[in-house]
Amino acid sequence: MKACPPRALFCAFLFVVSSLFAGETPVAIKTSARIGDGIVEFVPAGYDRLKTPSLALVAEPRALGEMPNGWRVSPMFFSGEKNRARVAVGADTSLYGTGEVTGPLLRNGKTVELWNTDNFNYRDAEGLRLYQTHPWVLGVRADGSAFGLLFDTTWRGRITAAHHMVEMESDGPPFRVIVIDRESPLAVLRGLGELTGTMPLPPRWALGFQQCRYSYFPDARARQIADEFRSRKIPCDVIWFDIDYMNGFRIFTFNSERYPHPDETNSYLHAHGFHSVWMIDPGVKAEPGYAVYDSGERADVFVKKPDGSEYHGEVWPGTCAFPDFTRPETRAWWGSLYKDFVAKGVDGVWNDMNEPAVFNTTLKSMPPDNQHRGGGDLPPGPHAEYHNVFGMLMSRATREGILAARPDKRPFVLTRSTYLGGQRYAATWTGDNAATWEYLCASVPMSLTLGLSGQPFSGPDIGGYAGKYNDPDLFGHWIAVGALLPFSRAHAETGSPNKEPWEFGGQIENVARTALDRRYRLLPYYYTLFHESAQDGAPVMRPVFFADPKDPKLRAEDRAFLLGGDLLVIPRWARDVKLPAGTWRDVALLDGNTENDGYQCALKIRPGAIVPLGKVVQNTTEKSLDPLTLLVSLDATGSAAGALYDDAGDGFDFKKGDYSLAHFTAQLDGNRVTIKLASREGNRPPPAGQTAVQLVTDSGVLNATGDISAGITLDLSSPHAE
Ligand code: MIG
Repeated sequence: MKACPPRALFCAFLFVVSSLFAGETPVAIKTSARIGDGIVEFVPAGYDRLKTPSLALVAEPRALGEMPNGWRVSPMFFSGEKNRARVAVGADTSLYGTGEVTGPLLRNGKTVELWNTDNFNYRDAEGLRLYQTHPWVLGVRADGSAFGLLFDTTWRGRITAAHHMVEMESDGPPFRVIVIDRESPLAVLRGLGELTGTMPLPPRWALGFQQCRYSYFPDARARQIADEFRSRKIPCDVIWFDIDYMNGFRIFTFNSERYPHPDETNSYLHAHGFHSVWMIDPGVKAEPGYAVYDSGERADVFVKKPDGSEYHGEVWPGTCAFPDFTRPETRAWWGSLYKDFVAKGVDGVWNDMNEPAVFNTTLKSMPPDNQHRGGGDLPPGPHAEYHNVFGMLMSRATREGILAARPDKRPFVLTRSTYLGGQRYAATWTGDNAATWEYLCASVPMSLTLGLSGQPFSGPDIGGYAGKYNDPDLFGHWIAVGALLPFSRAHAETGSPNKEPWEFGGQIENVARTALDRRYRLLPYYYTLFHESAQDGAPVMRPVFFADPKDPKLRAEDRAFLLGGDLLVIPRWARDVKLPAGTWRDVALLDGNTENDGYQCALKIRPGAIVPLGKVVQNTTEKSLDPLTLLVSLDATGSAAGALYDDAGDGFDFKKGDYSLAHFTAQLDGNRVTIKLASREGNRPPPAGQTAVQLVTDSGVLNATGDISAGITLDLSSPHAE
């Protein structure tokens, strides 16, 4: 307590007094230890790892030493009817995180409920609980330094980000709190990456645009959709298959009329430069004679009721049993089901309904007293303990199964439900939104907040999932922003009007093409950002305040956003956005005037940045770095820097050195700017041949081409600015 500032003492006093009124007793801290660089673990008396297993952390923390002197952020623990941890925070601290939430980016004054819920249109509980749980808060102080609070419990709970404190209230046993305190929000997120792991580098095709709809059947319809993209020259990489491909919603089966030859459907897509993603839900139809159910019975994989009998609940296929993903044996069994499935040419898997959603219960999920058997690191426990990690463990088993079946390819899994650390196994989308302006605007802070909670790979259903009316203007604005989000997929519910980009008339079709051309032009930059995130947990999409965490004006900005550190995106509908200081120059990515269509987001480049661009391609199997373009904007000192990561786009050879990480610099000297390859890593040669440079200046864009390894020089005094 040596360096404890008076305000913290005062808050501690208030907590103790208020807890007395609430019938709580303060709980002593049993141990506190430094477990990483700027990371301290606080363990309350009464904490039992076997009752509060950690699923967020990649490894059990190891004490490296004592809590550092002058440590500023410490929880106080209380017990009573509930277990609580409270952390005093300064009044000028901005709070973020808590995962998948509706509402603003800035979370001060907000509460979330940690109980994964199939929440159509976010209507239940006023949207306070959605499909995922992230017991994690990021705090940013006035001086731009930051801290993170990881409440290491899977049990149902609530997090309140109040004005002077953060409180985690748990319905479960005592839990530990891990605090990261570092110099910046980005450094704290890297700490979160150290604790909870990072997203594995996805296959490059998963960064392309993806087209989905609940009701793409029969197979001819899927082929027709794919053909439309190609003939209309609208870039697209993935066609998605929702539950209607299955035989009576039985997972791992194919409807013999709608999809008699799924392997041929996949081959067709592959031949046209597409990949395919197919849905798998957790509910297994409880029907003797159905191979998946029979083998599950034999292997004894299903969740049990308290009396030891198999739990059954109603979902799409009718009465279903649910795999107990806490068991290593169940995960191995589940994984093995993917062998034949991916052998049909399935490229990626979409895990839906894994809160788990159950139709015929008041809680819309399985009863909290159902029993999970655990195994390995996980103790047996009731569903109440494991509910919030059901989706995460399912997506883990899915990823592991696909990887075992196809060890030379990077798995791609999309999951609806997950938990803090779930980025290790799957990307995510924000569930069942609706085709209204409100949901479009909400989609930006939602993905930003997921990024601040460890999950870099997310996005909404572009165009809105629910809604019977097709507003062309809304779709135009939605695709303009959605094309720039980390996960970019259009989706719509069955029974809604068709929502493919060409269904809204010629003008909006052009808007969609332009938006997607921009995404594909940016692919080398996205891939570099995804690589960075896979390395250290940095979010791909970042709040504007990351550009200057000391600037209080930027703290609540959640309409504009950053891609990595170097590009600022301002949706066309966002008025009076708060922008970072310095000359962030406007950039155009495409020739001519196509981007001035009244829909595309404004794009600005950071002063001092070099952003790598490719050429517009129709899908990621085409070569986009031919040529490589470097978009350059000098800072006030006349310099700039940037990087380009590239590899085979799939497989794991990059781990053995088969990649190229090129660092570029630009330097002004007199009237001349020289852009060069400053350094390189990896066994793959950096992009060779002619590189195009576009130097963005206050008076226009200067263009040059040349051999980047020899250096490319532009003369600012010559009058070729455009
Ligand atoms: O109860 O598979 O959020 O994306 O299209 C609905 C059908 C089940 C919910 C998902 C949605 C998907 C739909 N699913």
